[in-house]
Amino acid sequence: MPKLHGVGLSPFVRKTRIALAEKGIAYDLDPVLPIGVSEEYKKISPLGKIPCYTPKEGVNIPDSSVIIAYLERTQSDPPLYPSNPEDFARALFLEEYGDSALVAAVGTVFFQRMVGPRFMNQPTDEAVVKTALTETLPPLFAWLDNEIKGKEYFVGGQFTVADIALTSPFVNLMHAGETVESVTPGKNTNLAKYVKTMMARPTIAALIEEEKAFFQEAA
Ligand SMILES: N[C@@H](CCC(=O)N[C@@H](CS)C(=O)NCC(=O)O)C(=O)O
Repeated sequence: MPKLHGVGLSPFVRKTRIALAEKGIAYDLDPVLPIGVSEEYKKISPLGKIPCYTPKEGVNIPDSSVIIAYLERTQSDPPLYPSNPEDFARALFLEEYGDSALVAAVGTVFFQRMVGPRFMNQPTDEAVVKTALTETLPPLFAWLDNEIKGKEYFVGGQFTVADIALTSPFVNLMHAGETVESVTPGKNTNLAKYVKTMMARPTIAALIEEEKAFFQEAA
């Protein structure tokens, strides 16, 4: 059985899990925490980050973007990348937008509200949260709102890696008690609707339920 190393609350692990679920690939989740990883784990994930995917004995693939690209090569159905070259490039950029700027901003709020207080005995730094919510996130949302206007999916009329990478951080935002509406009331309504639709997608909704149960147990 393939193994995915990492914990589900990581936006990058969730990204990978959504792709695995969409492709119907069964796997075991090996709960590696991203803090103080062992030297043993660094042998399979040299940067010490989660996720890392072990599809078979002796093959270890770190990095969510690399893993999803690998999955596409080993199981092309359903495709998670557009075939048109320009759409393909667009999907990769949107994946990067999610993985870099969006994860950084949302991750700040998630860490301050959820990880620090619950798991590291650190109080929430409200000033840091405020800056993320009022300064960093609104322009990121505004750009996405314009891009998704009038569309069901971000690229090429199909569900792609772009939708996976852009939806995953919004799940962390939800765990931290915020939504597109709460951060930018009355604005970015296209994005708000899109995020709701994506979160109701069966592969994503199932993971959200699992994560909510985890927080309830940890409370
Ligand atoms: N580019 C990587 C980023 C993975 C990443 O940053 N994961 C975080 C957890 S959300 C991590 O492992 N951080 C630990 C560290 O940076 O030492 C990917 O897409 O998988």
